[in-house]
Amino acid sequence: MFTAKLSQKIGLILSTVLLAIATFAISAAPASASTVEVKMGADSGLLQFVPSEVTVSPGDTVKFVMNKLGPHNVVFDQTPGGADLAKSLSYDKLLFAPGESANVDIPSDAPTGTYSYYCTPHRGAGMAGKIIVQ
Ligand SMILES: [Cu+2]
Repeated sequence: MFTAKLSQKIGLILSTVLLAIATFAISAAPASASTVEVKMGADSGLLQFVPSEVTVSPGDTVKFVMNKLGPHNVVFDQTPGGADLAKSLSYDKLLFAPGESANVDIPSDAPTGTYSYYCTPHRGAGMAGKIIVQ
């Protein structure tokens, strides 16, 4: 009898402790922002962003990496946040050297929708892409 009651009590304490740990673990883990990479210039030698469309969440970062056939840049022409957001996200300096990169940080309060961008020197060649924020 005594041992049964004792083990019941221990069991209760253990489950309480486990619940507390689990609760802490869940609340301590922030909604982790991730980074998605987009190559500027395809490996195959085409003037493209690869992939040309990525889907991210507010707070994420899109890292544009100079790959081939530069110079390239990233200029947003349309965002659900209008021209001001387009301008603040754009990286209009040209990247020349392979491996150079430009981070586009999607604000944590960014409106969802489609953000379209292009590369200034190669806009005429169709070098453009989209970021879907959802
Ligand atoms: Cu380009």
